[in-house]
Amino acid sequence: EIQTVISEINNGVLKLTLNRPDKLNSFNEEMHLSFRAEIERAHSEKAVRSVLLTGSGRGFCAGQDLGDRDPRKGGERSDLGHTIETFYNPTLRLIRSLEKPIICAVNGVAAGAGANIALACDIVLAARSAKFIQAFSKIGLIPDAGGSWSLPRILGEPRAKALALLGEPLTAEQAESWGLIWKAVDDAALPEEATALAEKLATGPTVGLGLTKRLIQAAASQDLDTHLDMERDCQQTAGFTDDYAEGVIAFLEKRPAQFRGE
Ligand code: T3D
Repeated sequence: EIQTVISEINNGVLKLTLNRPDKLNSFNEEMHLSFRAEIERAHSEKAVRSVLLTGSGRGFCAGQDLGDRDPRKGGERSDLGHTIETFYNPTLRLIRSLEKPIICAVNGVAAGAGANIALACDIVLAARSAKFIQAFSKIGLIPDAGGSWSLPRILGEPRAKALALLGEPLTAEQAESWGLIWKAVDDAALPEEATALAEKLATGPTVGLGLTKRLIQAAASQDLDTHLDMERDCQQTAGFTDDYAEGVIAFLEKRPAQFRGE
């Protein structure tokens, strides 16, 4: 039986590899359930201090497996509202609410929900040969997995609309220059760079990093006064962590801090 998501923990990093390479790692039900279970594990396991998401083979993820949506196979038409509610939305919420950094290494094409799952991660590195495709319009759908929310926020309406309405590929370098991702890197360097980044974050002050993520995500939807109150509360929490005490002591002792994630 093949594992649709390969999962391993090394040096505090939960590495998740989407693994249906023959189908460009598109999501069938089994992969949906495994992926969600792994992100839940990232929430609950203390040993996990960062997550690294990537794909096996030449693609990152081509979104929903359309073989499972073949209208010629008969029966009722699929209720996509139901599948979104059951599979994509819970996963998106789990990625955004994870109070640990999640890095995405986009090793090849990221299409449909595959593109938007990548873009929901905190830091996105992409192989220079990778492409991002809002493929939905090609089959009559709307950008899901949070895409119709994140694209206009990140890119503004003009670029978001052109990408979504046309469904044309965006290169990794263009994605970087538009600020849609953190960095395009040489294909051969991607695994090593992404792992190094995930491992570095896994040795960080996990509580503070998680609160930082929470604050930055909240910024777009609240006013400054509300946000300043939230910063106060988060700083209060961070200030009570052992990692903050260690950070200050290490600074004063002129040595690198040894954070334990609590
Ligand atoms: O249904 C719901 O629950 C609602 C939620 C929807 C979310 C969505 O993601 S909708 C969007 C679904 N995705 C797409 O529309 C993308 C479909 N794929 C493509 O357009 C192309 O494959 C790519 C542009 C991504 C890559 O093109 P290329 O030329 O590099 O590769 P290819 O030859 O098209 O694909 C390689 C194989 O993967 C091929 O199989 P074969 O012919 O070798 O047996 C192809 O059929 C398969 N594959 C790629 N994407 C999918 C797929 N099989 C099933 N579903 C896919 N999405």
